[in-house]
Amino acid sequence: MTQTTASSSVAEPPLLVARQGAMMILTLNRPASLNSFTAAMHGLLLPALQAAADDASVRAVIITGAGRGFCAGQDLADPAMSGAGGDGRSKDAGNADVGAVVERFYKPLAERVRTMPVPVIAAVNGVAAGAGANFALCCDFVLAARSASFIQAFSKIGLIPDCGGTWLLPRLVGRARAIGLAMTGDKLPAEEAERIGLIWKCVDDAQLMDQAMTLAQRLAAMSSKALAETRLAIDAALPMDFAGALGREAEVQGRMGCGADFAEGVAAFLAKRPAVFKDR
Ligand code: T3D
Repeated sequence: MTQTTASSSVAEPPLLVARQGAMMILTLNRPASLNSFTAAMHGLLLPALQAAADDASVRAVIITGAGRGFCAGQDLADPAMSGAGGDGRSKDAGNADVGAVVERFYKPLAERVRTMPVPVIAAVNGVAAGAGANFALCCDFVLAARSASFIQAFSKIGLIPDCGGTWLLPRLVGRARAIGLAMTGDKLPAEEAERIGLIWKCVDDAQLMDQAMTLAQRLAAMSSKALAETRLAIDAALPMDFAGALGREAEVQGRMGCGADFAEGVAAFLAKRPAVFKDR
């Protein structure tokens, strides 16, 4: 058996996990290939998000990328991904089980992000392409560096948008732009992404992490339960008629009104002091 020394060949983990107060910061860490997703990265990312969901002391999550990219989507060279079980079926031969890859990795990832009990911020530091772009768009807030861009790269390799793209894009920017972005695969600069409502904000590159942390800190001090239920209510209302949405609001508000956070929020307001929310 060959032993490798720590100094010569210890591989960098494809995901870095850090804690700062109530915030968890996840950094996609394969900068040489623009943090494209490998099976190994997926193997760390979903459990890290699950750990954040399970840990009541985490009240906001930031996801960013190492180096000059955010995430270039699926690593198209990762042999472990050519069949979901790493069975070696070749993409070149046109027989890769891409559906199984999506089922195994991208579906649970998108679902996990969209149902987190705390807000998730994508701090998009560079190009976000393919599933990397849609992974960012799954997050509650997308803050992008001015030099960043978004690319629905799928059509260029003969695929359709995944990781939630077909659902997210028309809801964020309308059908015409969704079709345009998805069919052309054109690069959308961050400023333009903000202008058309695809993302929350575009900020100067040097300000990205400071602004993401400030936003995360602010959200962490709010009622996590109210924020998670707000996300759910807005998503649920999208396919409803007005009466349906009003009905659901009344039902959810009924539950929220019985919660400790509502009692604390009102008590703090009346006492003219900052609220201390604990529910999650
Ligand atoms: O099984 C399945 O496939 C199902 C899942 C599908 C989900 C998807 O995400 S499909 C979409 C996959 N992503 C792409 O098609 C994007 C491919 N990348 C690009 O088009 C370009 O790299 C970018 C437009 C994102 C950035 O361009 P640029 O010029 O800034 O950088 P670059 O030189 O192309 O890339 C830098 C390096 O990263 C380069 O490696 P090298 O030559 O320096 O050794 C490049 O090969 C590598 N890289 C970039 N994207 C990927 C990648 N390597 C593997 N997979 C990638 N997706």
